[in-house]
Amino acid sequence: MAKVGIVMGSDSDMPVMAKAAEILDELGISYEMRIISAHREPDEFFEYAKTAEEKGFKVIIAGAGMAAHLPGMCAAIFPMPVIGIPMHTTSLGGRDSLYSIVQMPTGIPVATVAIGGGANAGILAAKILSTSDPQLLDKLKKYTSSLKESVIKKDERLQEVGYKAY
Ligand code: RP5
Repeated sequence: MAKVGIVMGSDSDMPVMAKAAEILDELGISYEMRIISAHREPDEFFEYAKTAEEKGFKVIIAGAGMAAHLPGMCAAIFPMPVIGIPMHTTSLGGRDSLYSIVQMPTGIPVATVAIGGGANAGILAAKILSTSDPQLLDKLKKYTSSLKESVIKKDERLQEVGYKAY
């Protein structure tokens, strides 16, 4: 059974949502990925959200743009954590998506990552799952160490070749 539901409002969201999936792949976390529009197919959306718990999801990552109601409506129905990813938009730069997702009423939170923050959504989902999975926690610690190592290597190269040749 998939532990994470990844859902997006349109296939135009895929480049961002793929970053969440890549992180889950890297950490060996099972997920189901769907394109479901809360606005264009409300009945399909409600079926998805209402059956998410019985499908075994522990977290849902929901991404949407513009009047982005998908994450908030997932949170209204699904009882476990929902992570929202606001999509960048050409008209309002993604502020429309961000405000739609982050400004939830008391009692129905959506953990909102940055505009286009697909990778962080994947990492946050993994961190939530790691609270009851010591092996996953270990993988996350290694992942964090690898970030540190990559910065150290970049600085070593800068010291070696100087900024002009970097
Ligand atoms: C939202 O509308 C989707 O999440 C997408 O970000 C945005 C635009 O959708 P398309 O017109 O590209 O299908 O529902």
